[in-house]
Amino acid sequence: MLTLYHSPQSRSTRVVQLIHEMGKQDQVAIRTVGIARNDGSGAPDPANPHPEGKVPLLVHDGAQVRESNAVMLYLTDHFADSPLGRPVGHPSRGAYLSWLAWYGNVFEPVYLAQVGGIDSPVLTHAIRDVPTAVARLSEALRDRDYLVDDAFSAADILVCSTYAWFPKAVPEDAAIRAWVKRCLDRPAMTRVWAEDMARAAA
Ligand SMILES: N[C@@H](CCC(=O)N[C@@H](CS)C(=O)NCC(=O)O)C(=O)O
Repeated sequence: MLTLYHSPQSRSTRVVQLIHEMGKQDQVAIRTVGIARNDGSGAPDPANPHPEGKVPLLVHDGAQVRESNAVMLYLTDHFADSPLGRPVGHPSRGAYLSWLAWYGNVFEPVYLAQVGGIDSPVLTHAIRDVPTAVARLSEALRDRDYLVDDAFSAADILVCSTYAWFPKAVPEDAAIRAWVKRCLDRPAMTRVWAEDMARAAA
């Protein structure tokens, strides 16, 4: 039994998108919970077993998986018949893991540092900065439509989610702009986004 703890319009939305892209809605129960939001609204939900009250949280037969990239990797490994992941032994497994980890270790942190106005040589040395991350993305997308193998994967959903939330942050880069559009125009992505907006408004 797989259960995803989800809060509308949050980092768990991208996991719901992945589940829809994989066509596994009937195999993952989605439990909607409240969270404490940045704007001061909401509160940790006692129904959410995440140790920090966050989402996403995936629970599989009682075992917890937290952090978006780990949750997405877990799901694509679990549903290995889905083309959204790259299973162990696949020639692009390394590239797939690298993009998932890069998102959590570099991409989101450099944007958070920028938005938070944090400018420290220690941080820059460890994770670089937004222009460096954008250059990496642009280079990766220069001659391919998606991040791994030129075929849509969970890595695209995860990395692109930053730009889904903050369209104004999409860089003036033709390859990145075309990729963002390609990712966000997908029927499952638009459907889940619309459902989530409705859930949040309810
Ligand atoms: N690094 C975590 C971040 C999870 C996270 O911060 N989720 C937010 C929702 S966007 C949350 O649950 N916040 C509630 C809180 O901070 O208490 C991931 O990617 O899964």
